[in-house]
Amino acid sequence: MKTKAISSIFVLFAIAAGMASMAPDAFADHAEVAIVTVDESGFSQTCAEAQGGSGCYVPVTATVDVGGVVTMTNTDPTGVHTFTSGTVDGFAPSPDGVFDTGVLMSGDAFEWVPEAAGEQPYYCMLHTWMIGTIIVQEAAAEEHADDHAAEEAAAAEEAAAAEEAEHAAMEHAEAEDVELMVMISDAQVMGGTQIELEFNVLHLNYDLTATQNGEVVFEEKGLHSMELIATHQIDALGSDENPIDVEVVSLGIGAPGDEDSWTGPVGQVTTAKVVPEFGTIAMMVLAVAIISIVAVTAKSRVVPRF
Ligand SMILES: [Cu+2]
Repeated sequence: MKTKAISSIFVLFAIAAGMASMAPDAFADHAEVAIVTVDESGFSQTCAEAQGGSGCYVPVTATVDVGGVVTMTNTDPTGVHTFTSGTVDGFAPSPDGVFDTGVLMSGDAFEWVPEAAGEQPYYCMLHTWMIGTIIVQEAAAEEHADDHAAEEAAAAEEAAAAEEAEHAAMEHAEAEDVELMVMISDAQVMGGTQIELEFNVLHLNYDLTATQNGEVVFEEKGLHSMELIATHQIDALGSDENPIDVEVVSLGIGAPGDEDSWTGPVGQVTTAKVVPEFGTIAMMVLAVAIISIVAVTAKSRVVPRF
């Protein structure tokens, strides 16, 4: 635990130092800000302020000038995250379309140049307990004292804004109508396969079926997950020739047994092929593939498969 905390501080320092060395002297204090993700924030909610933590993004409240650059980096070596502008009400995310990093693999970064002053909330669409705020303030007057520097800054800003707009155009269309996402990952445990499901909502009711060679090797109906993560042990091992096909069918969101009050998409299916050679890294790629397919097809309610 201690070593983890220290290593994240080092990462922070490294990023801060890197940013500082790039900043022209004429820039005011908040021309640039770097926000990172807390280690293992996707697996545990202990970082969340609501749970008494100090926030799952660092800093959890960041300040930047209008026209400044916010660099959002997923520094969590254990998972994928997003920085998605908007709010989360209970379990229901409401993206506001101002920015969306899309799914960031560990080490990936995204830049956002705010155009208007105000408070901009954001969250992780994969882990809705991860929330943060960016305070955008009018640029300090001293920034404009040096004309040359201001010109340079304006040019850099324009380039960054153009790049950002390009990103935004690509990512918003995909991410907006997402209501339910299920990530499937797997590990070889005790001669079998452990399937981990990661949801973006709490209290999902679902059916889980796994087949191998056309034979059902695992089938449980009416499962309920109180948490965002559920694990299931399957008594079979996948291989290249005989992969295990895992299928998750949503029955609705709500308390178990109280089906009349369940909400959310029903029948939305996420599937994954499990072969044991998939290590942790391949598993993440798999997860990203699932997310992007779900995101793209969410509007038309097409069943995502691959
Ligand atoms: Cu996350």
